[in-house]
Amino acid sequence: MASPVPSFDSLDQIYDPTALAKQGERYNKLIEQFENTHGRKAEFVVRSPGRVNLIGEHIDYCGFGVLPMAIERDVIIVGATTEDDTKVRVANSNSTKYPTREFDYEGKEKVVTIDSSMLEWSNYFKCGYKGMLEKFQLDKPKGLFLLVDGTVPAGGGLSSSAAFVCASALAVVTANELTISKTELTEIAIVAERNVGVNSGGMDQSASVLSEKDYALHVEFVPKLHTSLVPLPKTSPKLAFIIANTLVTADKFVTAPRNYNLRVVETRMAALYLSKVLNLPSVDSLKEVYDLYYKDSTLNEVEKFSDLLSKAIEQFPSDNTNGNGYTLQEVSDMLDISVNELNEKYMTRFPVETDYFRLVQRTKHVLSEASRVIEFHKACESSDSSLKVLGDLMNASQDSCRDLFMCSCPEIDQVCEIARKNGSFGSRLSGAGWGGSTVHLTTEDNVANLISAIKNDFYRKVYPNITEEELDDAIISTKPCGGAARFTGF
Ligand code: NG1
Repeated sequence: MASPVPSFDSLDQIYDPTALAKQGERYNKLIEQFENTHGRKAEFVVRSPGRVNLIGEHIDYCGFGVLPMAIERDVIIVGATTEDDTKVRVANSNSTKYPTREFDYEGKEKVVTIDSSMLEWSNYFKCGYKGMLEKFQLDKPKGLFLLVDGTVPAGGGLSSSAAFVCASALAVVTANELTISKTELTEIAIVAERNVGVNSGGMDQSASVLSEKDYALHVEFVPKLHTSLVPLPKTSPKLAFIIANTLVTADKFVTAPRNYNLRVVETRMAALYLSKVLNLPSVDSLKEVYDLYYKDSTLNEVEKFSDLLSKAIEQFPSDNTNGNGYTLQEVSDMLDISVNELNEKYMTRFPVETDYFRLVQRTKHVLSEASRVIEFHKACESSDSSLKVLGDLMNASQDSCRDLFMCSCPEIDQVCEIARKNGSFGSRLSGAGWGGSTVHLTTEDNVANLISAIKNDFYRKVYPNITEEELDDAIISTKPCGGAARFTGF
């Protein structure tokens, strides 16, 4: 039996002891704010966390496993229901930035319309709402009064969007007294979040729902969603992770045609090309290429990745752009698919903007990164693993993200460099990149030193007007936290 979404009646089942006082205050304040906003008693509270990805960037949508962990930063939704109507009134604790919205259920056929051409905060709620109502095919969902509070910085690479979508889906299930397993909730949230117009993978929603306190999570997607809890190595001194947000807002939605969605297209084109030249059935993801090509192989996983990488490099033709990538016409010739068909197949639902498609660089990144995830997982489970082994893998991942996948940015590079000079064993971007957060592996006894070095050498120089409060919010030390849950202790 798949495990159900848990309910906790005490905050210490969710948060680290050091955070309890602050969280207690936050929950109490929210319940009060809910009652003031909606003029009724709160009936339920749900939460779903953000995540930091330790390793495995931009490979979830290629079908390869990734290794994130949930963090304490989360989205909480306080709610109450009514049988009088089917309206949804969704307020935010930060009503200046996120004004209250109302919408109504449009009936079984439609459920609710999401205008993905607009950057609108309530769209993320609608994704969760739509996903759940479509799954359960309700005739008359309950009317909802909701208050949302998020501590995951938006556009910070810590999956604020997935935390919000997962919490929203869980709020709708809870309000309508439905039963759902953690895996179902994850799968629905993955599909639902695509309604906002980003062709996202499934890492964030998996980490947000399926994580357990004190463990990182190895998430695999093929042949079906599967997660394993990864214990973090017991080193002496103890290891610690620091997350530093570069404060460069990376809005995936706005830049998707040039960044995120383009990368998805490039990796798919590369997969189709490799399946063709390696005489495999035509497939759409590099993971399928890998699985088909090594169906009967006795090589271990890391050997397979290295073998496929060298085969792939041999197979790609040289481009006419000095290594900048292929033009659409070149891709069309390589795949033997007309430019019109390519547009139709890859660039209609999620449009892209580019002159060149960098299939070689993207393939190199994806295959080497997927291999690093396997090595990182093994190192976490080995009794003699060292911080250096884990750190080297994280550093190699950052180099590959910067040079081959081109999803870093100068601020990320700078923070990583400062961190490595100040006792970080491994430093890398986390999440989609192009801004957002970085993650650093260090020891518990070096946390204060590392945080202070990044504050002085990065934040105070790049953002001279930054306040102490903003600084404390931008850089945090974090521990692996549990996934989505209901909170009943109020
Ligand atoms: P962010 O932007 O950090 O939430 C995105 C995707 C992930 C994954 C990473 C890159 C969404 C919701 N998330 O993460 O699935 O592809 O980029 O590894 O689009």
